[in-house]
Amino acid sequence: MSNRLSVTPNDLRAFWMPFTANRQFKQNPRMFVASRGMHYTTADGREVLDGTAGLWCVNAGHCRPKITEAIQRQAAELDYAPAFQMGHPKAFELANRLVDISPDGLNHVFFTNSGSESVDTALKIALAYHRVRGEGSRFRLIGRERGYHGVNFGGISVGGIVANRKMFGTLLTGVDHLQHTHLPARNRFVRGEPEHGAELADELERIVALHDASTIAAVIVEPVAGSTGVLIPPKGYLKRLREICDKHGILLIFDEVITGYGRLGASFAAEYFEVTPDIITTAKGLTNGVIPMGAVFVRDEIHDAFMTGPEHLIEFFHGYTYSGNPIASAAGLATLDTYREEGLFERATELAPYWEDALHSLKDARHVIDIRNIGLIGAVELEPIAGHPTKRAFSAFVRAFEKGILIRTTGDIIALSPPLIIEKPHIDQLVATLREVLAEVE
Ligand code: PXG
Repeated sequence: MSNRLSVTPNDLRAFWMPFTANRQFKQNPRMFVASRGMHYTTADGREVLDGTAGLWCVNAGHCRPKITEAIQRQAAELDYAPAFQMGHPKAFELANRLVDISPDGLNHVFFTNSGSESVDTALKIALAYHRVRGEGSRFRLIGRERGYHGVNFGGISVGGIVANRKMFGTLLTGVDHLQHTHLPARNRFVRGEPEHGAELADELERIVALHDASTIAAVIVEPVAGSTGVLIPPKGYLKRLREICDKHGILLIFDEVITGYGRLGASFAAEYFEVTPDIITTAKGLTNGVIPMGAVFVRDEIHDAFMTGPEHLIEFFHGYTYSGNPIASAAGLATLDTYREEGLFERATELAPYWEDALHSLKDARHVIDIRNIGLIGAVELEPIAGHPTKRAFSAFVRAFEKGILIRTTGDIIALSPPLIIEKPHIDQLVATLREVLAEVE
């Protein structure tokens, strides 16, 4: 006990915060104590408009009664059931409801607890799938520069965000990366999908030629790259990736942790872009961010390839204590009900043009060098302060919070992804406040 910190109730030292400038935060903490609908309430009683749906997850808005009540009811009725060799009805019901909204052919769901776990699960399914069908030589995984696939070892290996990789040793072996799709010289201030860059998918042919298709298991990409600062796929790029994967027997994985559940106005980006992958990874909006849960959607042929051998044997040696947890399942069901009953995906589609116009009105705002948007996602890229990358955007983030809006920044890019219940006056407020913030920051 002698080395314990002396702790007062509000001592901030013990909690090592994730992806946070801990020392900066603890000198001047930004605390939320309540939330409702489009708003957070801060510890000092201010209302802050949520421009980011928490971290891209609270798609139905905050503290929705149906979801809250479902969680309360479930916690009192069946709190936990073993996830291995036992079941409970709500996990099956949720899987069925998810398959109802998933692209054709992706009719099986593996539950996880986060996006990172969904990604590592998908990579393992891809490797094991080739192995169970006698093509174990397909061990390579192909990601993309600037990709974000969570923070577990599989995800950072295929990911392409340097800061998330460089401290952690050799990562997975047998990984290669496609080039990212950001072409600022050719695509700037583009509304929606950029015209230029579909040919970047052809780089997969180069990688296949180098390693031989017989060694490649899967390609994983975010349909819209989120964390790196919103990179929207050039027109035709995803279709081309699909064609090249098909040609060479390579599985295509879409990481839809942020694009899933209505962010683009469709259930999934696969539907929006009309390109069907073999595996889809999701989390976040699945439970409206309220309870940790992820879901990996798998094509029938992949699932079925595992269903061989003696029936008493486990087919896939993978899973989590909390896969399909009852309370998470109840939250997922209530979330899907809320999306459907309120038509929130359609609402995102209807609002997207207004969102686009509002964002692009910032073209002449101070420091702005690019604006990108799709569905209810937006990015405003700032000119970095020479010699101090990320400083300007971080100042903008802090100033925006002080002025009553929550934004996200990554590098010198401001990313926006509001709850799908956002109203036009909220969009106006976000944009007007951002303009003021940009005028004020160094
Ligand atoms: N894949 C993608 C595409 C993601 O965006 C993950 C996997 C990992 O999910 P978990 O649940 O393990 O965090 C993500 C997460 C941001 C931001 O502001 C993005 C994420 C998480 C936190 C912040 O860009 N994406």
